[in-house]
Amino acid sequence: MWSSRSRGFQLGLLTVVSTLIVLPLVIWVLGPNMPPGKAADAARGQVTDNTVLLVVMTPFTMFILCYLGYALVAFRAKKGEELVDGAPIRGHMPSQLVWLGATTVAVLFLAIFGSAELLASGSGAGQGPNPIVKPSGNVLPVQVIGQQWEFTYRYPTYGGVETAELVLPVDQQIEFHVTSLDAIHSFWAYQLGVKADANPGVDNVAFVKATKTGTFQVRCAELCGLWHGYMYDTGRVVDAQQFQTWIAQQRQMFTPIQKYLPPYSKTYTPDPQGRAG
Ligand SMILES: [Cu+2]
Repeated sequence: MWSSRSRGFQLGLLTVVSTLIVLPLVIWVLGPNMPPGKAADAARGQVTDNTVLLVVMTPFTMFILCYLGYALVAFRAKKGEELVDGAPIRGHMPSQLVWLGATTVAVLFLAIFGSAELLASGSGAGQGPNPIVKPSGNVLPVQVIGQQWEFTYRYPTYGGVETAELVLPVDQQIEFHVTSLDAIHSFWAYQLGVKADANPGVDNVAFVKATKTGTFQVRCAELCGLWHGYMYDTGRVVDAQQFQTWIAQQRQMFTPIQKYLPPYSKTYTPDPQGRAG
């Protein structure tokens, strides 16, 4: 019969060994394949954050799995043996201290790490009208307007042209200005790692730099009414030259209707009569 002390030692050893085996797989195999991928700087940051969360979780998960496996094997009653309870763990100071210590360290580390990450990049989320962190250098502002049930986009540096498609130049720092004309929506550009609330009367700023050309999915991530589920489209990241060609075409195409649009503004107040809404 094992003493509870040697059982604790065996369980600890199992946890440490299995953690050492699983940890490299988490860091080098599972981690790099975590969502949302590596198509933008914000997305890459989220892959790193997700990997760190997994790494912190790993020893705890391994402990729970080892405990389950150990209990199934070690505490199984033999045939004909009387079923008796083991020694109670309640009041067992060493295991209480280890558990309290380990979970406290994990939670404090995550709180500090999370705050540092937010301060460093905003992590692709909308930071409100006055972002705490602004990227340096030249930014391209792009406005995202949510309304039931589609997103449209305005480019203030290109005459405030409004488009139905979101096209971004690659390797260019983008400054999204996300707002809404009616209900609350949320602009979620999955592969870019951007998810920013679109609220009426609010200019919500989110930064991102797409680092790969290709397409990305845009979805509304806030239940906004009957056709919320259909509020999606596909954006494109293109090279600088293609972007210039595209935006010139858009400006030409939209010239005849441009006069019906309100001038570019950080937020819009829809006309109750519906004229400017
Ligand atoms: Cu919506």
